[in-house]
Amino acid sequence: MHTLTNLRQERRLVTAIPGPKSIEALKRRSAATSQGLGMAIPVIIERASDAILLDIDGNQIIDMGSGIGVVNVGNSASRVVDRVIEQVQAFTHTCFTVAPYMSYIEVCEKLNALTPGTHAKKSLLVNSGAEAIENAVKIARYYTKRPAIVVFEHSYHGRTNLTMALTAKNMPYKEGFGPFAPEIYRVPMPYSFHWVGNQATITEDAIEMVTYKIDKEIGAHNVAAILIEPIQGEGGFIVPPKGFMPALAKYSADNGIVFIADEVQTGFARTGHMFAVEEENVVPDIMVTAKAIAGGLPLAGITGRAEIMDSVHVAGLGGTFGGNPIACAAALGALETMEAENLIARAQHIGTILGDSLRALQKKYPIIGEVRGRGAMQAIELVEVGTKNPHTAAMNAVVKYCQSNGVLVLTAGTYSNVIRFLPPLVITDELLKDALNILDEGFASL
Ligand code: PLZ
Repeated sequence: MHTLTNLRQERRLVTAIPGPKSIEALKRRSAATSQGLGMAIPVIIERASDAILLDIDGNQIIDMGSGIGVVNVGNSASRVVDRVIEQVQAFTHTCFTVAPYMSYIEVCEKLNALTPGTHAKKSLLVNSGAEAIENAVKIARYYTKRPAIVVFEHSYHGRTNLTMALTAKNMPYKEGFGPFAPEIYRVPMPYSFHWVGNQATITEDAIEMVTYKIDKEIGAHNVAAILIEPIQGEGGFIVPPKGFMPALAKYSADNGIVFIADEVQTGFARTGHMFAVEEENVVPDIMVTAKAIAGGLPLAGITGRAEIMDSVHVAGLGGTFGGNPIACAAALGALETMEAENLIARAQHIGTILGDSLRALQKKYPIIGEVRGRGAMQAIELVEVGTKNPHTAAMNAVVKYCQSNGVLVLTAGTYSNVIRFLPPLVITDELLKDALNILDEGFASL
């Protein structure tokens, strides 16, 4: 049914970036859209397929960001497109809480089956990662009848009022947008690259600090939930040291606290597991998913223990568009693609190429202070040589070089000095290596 011819998976530059048509169109962007919106690459996109973006000047750009970890199955993946076309012709909307339909139920069945843990689970669908986090917090508070939410340094959970409060970094996410929601408590994150204490005991020391703060400053009996990203995304792909996540999960269970994993960026095969918590066999009480769930359509999920998810009174949860039928059809297509194309194994394969190449670059360019991440979610942190001082200017220069040469890479990090790589999991080895060569040239050009 899907009749569009796919773009050839190759980088091709026919103008400078941005080209003349994009420059003209971007004037209209400035005139019509709020300047509060950022822009990673100054081009206007006309089409995309798999890991290639085509701009209106005819340039083909390698996508190393997946629209921030969304198109894991590739842009306009055929199974997503086919199911969306079929659904949009059948019906566009009823509102699940007005008149239900099967695709919403099927997506929830899949989430309940795919997320870790053999206990009974139930799910709820909403529109965005932030809305899903809001709902997870609502449900955890309802279930526990406790107010406090514990979050971590360097965390990112969204841009709504509650999720801004949960997010760590002030600029650009929170500056001027307060006052923020109360009863949010931030605790230390074991960010090993910047940890001032003993690396050998980082897990034990961090757990000690976190549980001290909870026990002495909040009172564990006041805590509804501990909320954490299994690998911090916007914070700079910070991977917690081994043992940290399991210890947090255990502390939560021991204290009647709902343990919530924010898998919005790490989810759906990205890290070489279906979900990143699987690395250490952690079973969260609630898992929040979004981004890659529906191959590019807006959808997010909250999946949790049945007794927690069912504690809320009837009609206490909902929303007009949550679990829209077109987004649910796309999700079924995306989940089918992950399985059919074995994208978990693909993410591991990409991880080997990425990790090896980035570590080789680190040897060549000591400005790369650390390479970290897992699977197809890896990053490099740039520092002034011989120190751990952030080198934001170098990050900007390398990113600009990559863009000018047709490779879209994204940045991250509390210190604005991290380049992150989140390619679609269907990217070919050739395209990935081409992108990494351009990155190498970018460092050479500094
Ligand atoms: N939790 C872990 O990564 C979204 C933010 C982009 P929404 N990250 C990309 C930007 O600059 O706004 C994210 C995340 C984690 C929650 C969210 C929020 O998801 O779908 O953007 O609301």
